[in-house]
Amino acid sequence: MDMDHFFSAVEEREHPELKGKPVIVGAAPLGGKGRGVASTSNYEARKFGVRSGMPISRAWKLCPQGVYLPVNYELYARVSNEIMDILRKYADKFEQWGIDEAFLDVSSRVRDYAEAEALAREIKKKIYENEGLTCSIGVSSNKLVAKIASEAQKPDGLTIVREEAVEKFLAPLPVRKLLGVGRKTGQILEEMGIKTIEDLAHFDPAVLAESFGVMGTQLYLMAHGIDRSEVEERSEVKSIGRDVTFLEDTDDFGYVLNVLDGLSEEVSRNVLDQRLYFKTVTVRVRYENFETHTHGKTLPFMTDRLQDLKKAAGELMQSYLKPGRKIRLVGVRVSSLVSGFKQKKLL
Ligand code: TTP
Ligand code: MG
Repeated sequence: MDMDHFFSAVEEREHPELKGKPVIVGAAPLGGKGRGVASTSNYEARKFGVRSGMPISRAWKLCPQGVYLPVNYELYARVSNEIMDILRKYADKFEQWGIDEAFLDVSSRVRDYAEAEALAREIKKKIYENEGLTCSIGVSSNKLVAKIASEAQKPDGLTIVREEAVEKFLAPLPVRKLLGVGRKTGQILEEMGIKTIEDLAHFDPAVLAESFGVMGTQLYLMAHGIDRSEVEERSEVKSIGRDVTFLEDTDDFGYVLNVLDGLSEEVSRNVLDQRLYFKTVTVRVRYENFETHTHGKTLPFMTDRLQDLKKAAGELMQSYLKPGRKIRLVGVRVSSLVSGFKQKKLL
């Protein structure tokens, strides 16, 4: 489940007079001179080319007639919590993913895809009735495909991808739809003549492994819609974390550390987005036999810096990198969080 244009949708709900107008939530535009970025925008503004993460000065050039609003994190976090409470009740296992997305494992609640579709409709209806907001849902047999399906028919979408239809569904999509394919990997793949997921699925996996190491094999498996990561409950509430299950267990520790750095970057973006500071860093590792360890440390200072996070996570991970012990999953988490806003108000 992924909420539609979340921040701006909440603003529209709070200010009905905005309906139908292009709305951009982010840094102040200051008549085109503003610094900072657009956090998101509604679909009317997207018609002008405005995108999340774009410099606000550029958004202003594309859409000077838009309504520009500052980011009200406290409000969106409150709405997000209400939505997550609704969703949790529908799932055997539940995993929040960022502020406006969640994975629901409903294996024991439905017998087939028809029942899964009915359940998804019920969830969309419930969120709309309780919150006045629309969301998009993807239904499939694993997290990778469900997430891509949730984006396929936004806004207010519902996309069902049955197991036998997975490869056909993925085939025409650009490779960057796959988790972990950023701009850099996307560019290298394009130079190899790989644009769509179908191109990737038909590529020689040996050549991919040669060019990308373990990640090449991951890419190949993902292109075939294979993902074996589990929907995982997050018990800690006051923390932000990310983890990844490798498609093949690995003892390529350089690769593991690279992935860990990537996860730290994602966590850091989340921390900065929410104007938070953290003091505790925890890493998690699961070996091929499912033995799972977590190891944390508390820094002597509050920080929001990516380099502090990467350094602590890398150090904590060292003791788990043992020759001959293949790793299935790694994760990083920050906790002991405080809000930069609140601290300022208190002073
Ligand atoms: P997304 O779900 O990526 O985007 P969205 O909900 O605005 O739009 P869509 O309908 O395509 O799902 O992100 C959720 C919220 O996170 C978004 O409303 C604002 C915030 N966000 C940022 O602050 N910066 C970013 O770069 C992105 C991508 C999102
Ligand atoms: Mg969204």
